[in-house]
Amino acid sequence: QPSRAQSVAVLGAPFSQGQKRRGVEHGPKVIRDAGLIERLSGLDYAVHDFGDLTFHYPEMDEPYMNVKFPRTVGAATKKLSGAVSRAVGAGHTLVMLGGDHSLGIGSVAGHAQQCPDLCVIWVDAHADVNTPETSPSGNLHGQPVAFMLKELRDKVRRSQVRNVEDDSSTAVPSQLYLFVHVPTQVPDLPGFSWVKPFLSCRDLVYIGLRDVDPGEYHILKNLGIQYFTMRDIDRLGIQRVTEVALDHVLARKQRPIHLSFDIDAFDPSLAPATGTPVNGGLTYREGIYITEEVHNTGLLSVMDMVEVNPVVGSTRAAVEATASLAVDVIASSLGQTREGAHGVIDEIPSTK
Ligand code: 6HN
Ligand code: MN
Ligand code: MN
Ligand code: MN
Repeated sequence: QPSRAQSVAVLGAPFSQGQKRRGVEHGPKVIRDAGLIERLSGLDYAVHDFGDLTFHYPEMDEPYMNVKFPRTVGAATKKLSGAVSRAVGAGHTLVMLGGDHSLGIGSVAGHAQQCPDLCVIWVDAHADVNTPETSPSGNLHGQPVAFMLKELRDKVRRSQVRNVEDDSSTAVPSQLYLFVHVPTQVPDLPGFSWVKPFLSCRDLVYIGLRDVDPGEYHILKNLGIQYFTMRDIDRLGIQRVTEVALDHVLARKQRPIHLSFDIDAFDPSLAPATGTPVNGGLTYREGIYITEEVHNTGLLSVMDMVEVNPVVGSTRAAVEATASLAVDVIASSLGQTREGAHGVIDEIPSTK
């Protein structure tokens, strides 16, 4: 038997205020209805279903700058972070079912409380790294990564270091440090005082990007964040992309993995029931290959499955296909293989 975590916990987070479309709060239900618990039990785990969190909603939640529902999202993610931290602390490998991707703030923060040296693999059509200032929509599900990154919370960042030693045309000190205020900093948002940035850029990698906003592109490039777009997958193939992505976060040391999987990473033909679909996404085999490789590291500690929205799916079949895909991705992340079970048998049974 390959060594694997003995115990998997499942936690639902029926929450949708990180974006404007209703329905994504039913994600946990449709993913469970697609047979998640049975599938995980079939992989020989002790499965603990922690049920769904209940969130309470502030009566008033006026936008702050352009940002919608800051106090609601702040309170929900705070609650989620506590639950995730307790589950990881109790020794479970945790599967968090969203809900929208703003939940990632709480899920990764709670995980980091227990595992400060974790790394994050963000599989998504989107980079979700807008700041409240760069966000074109004001939706917090497009911003979770920004709240995690230490590099976006420094008030002043040394954005350029010019060495002008050999430049005789300027009468400046040999080292000129240019301190520039970058407009892409994360301000303090009402409801978010509990969030302290905990992740460094080099502990993060993206796979599947194909819809990146201008401010996000600036951040990705400026901070030197490693990411693989769908074009990279076209050029290099999913094997190479996954290898380099895992190497990026694991080469320096083996550490717990947080896999944050947005179902909209898949092509909309496979995952139609989601709020912000983008054409040209992952194939079924590409998505499963990524998660098989994550499992093979033996380091998966927490995974999110987010943005499954049964109200967006045009037909019942479309919703069921999306939910069933979500179950396949989770099962594959936890060791379901395409080459059969690895159970030990002494000999091929004879038919007598
Ligand atoms: N998601 N970049 C867009 C925004 O509103 O910031 C879309 C974000 C989508 C977020 O799918 O988790
Ligand atoms: Mn996302
Ligand atoms: Mn997305
Ligand atoms: Mn966009």
